[in-house]
Amino acid sequence: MILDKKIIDQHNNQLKDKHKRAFDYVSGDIAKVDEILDKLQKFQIAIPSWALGTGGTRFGRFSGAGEPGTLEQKLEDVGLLHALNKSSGAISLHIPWDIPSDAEKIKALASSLDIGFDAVNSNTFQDQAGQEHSYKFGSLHHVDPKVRQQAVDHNIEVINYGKAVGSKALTVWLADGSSFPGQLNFREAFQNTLSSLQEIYKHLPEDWKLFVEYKAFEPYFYSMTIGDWGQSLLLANKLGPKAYTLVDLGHHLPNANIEQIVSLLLMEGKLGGFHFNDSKYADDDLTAGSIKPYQLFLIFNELIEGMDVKGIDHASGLGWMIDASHNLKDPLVDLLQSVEAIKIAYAQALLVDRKALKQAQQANDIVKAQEILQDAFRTDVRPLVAEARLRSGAALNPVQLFNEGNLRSKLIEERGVNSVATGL
Ligand code: LRH
Ligand code: MN
Ligand code: MN
Repeated sequence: MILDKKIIDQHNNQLKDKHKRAFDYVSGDIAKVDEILDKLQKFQIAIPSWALGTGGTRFGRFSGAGEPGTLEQKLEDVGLLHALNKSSGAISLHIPWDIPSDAEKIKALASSLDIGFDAVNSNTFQDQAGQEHSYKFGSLHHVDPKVRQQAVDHNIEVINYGKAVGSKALTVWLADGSSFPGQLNFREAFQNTLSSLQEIYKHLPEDWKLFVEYKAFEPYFYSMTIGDWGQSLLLANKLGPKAYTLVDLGHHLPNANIEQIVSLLLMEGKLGGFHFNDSKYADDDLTAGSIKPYQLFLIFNELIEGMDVKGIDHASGLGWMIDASHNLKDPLVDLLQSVEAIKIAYAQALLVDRKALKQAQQANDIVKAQEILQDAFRTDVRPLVAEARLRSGAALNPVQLFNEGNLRSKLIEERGVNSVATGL
């Protein structure tokens, strides 16, 4: 580990007086501040293995240096993030990019870094070397049963890799769709997808979940076979109690009311989890909270409202994950910023005066309702999130410490300039 606990302590020592002033100022007006801090400390957000390297667009990719070239190095990167913020305690593997060939060794390394394994992801959107059938025209929805079977078998293989490392969920995101009217019979494509997923579901261990991720468009531009939450929920309902809908914030048509989708999925007990990111136009995969922080806050507001007294923590069973692509910034710094933004939105939503909001809603007092929400949203909760980190033994300012501690240079020293991560 390139980051010593002593360096974190030194960093915290330098910032502690300024932090204390800010924390005392904001916490003075908050009832039950310890309860909020406890929730913030418990809240963990998984890191996808494919976001640790530089992403690209279809026009090009500008690699960073010192990227993790092996699964072990990917785990080390997540371990580094977790040491910095104590909120990134899990990694999500994507097969075949991250095959754990020696699962016991990988598990031991993960536990030495205090990280677990979140959902495993299958990949039927790319053809792999030596693969018998092509996914050019889809996978689980394909017109040819042999292609469907190959994709089903891959998902079963992914479950097995997940079992070996201790994952408890499989996320299926399909690139299946069509780009031209007439290319597909929608109903047959849907039925094929359902029966393929039913096959996969049969192989799901008792204590596992199946997350069905939807996406409105791309890579196909006329229809996607699991294109929205309605299609995903339909599949999840037909599959059974272990199947859930997964919401990726970037996978909607512009201006979709994602917080409303979240509230209804939660009501139906079918919200499986999140892929957090942000976007201006489409599936931009930008840093969470960088474009629409109010939307992120409103989503957390619905989550807290729906889960009510239960409160949100990992034990509630939702899968929280980032799914972003880092084309310009250092991926590790970008991930620290995303985790921070998510925790800020969560902290703000915890401040909403729910009783007063309910009363305002009952009285059709729109002005009051807006005041209540925006009062919480406009509170500077950064000292609360920092205090939660401090109490967990992490850094008061992870991004600052990453930069001042020259952590990327240390990684480059270890791995070289040309090490490239597998992923998108
Ligand atoms: C698709 C997607 C999906 C993941 C990832 C690799 O847009 O966001 O959630 O599998 O790309
Ligand atoms: Mn996603
Ligand atoms: Mn996406």
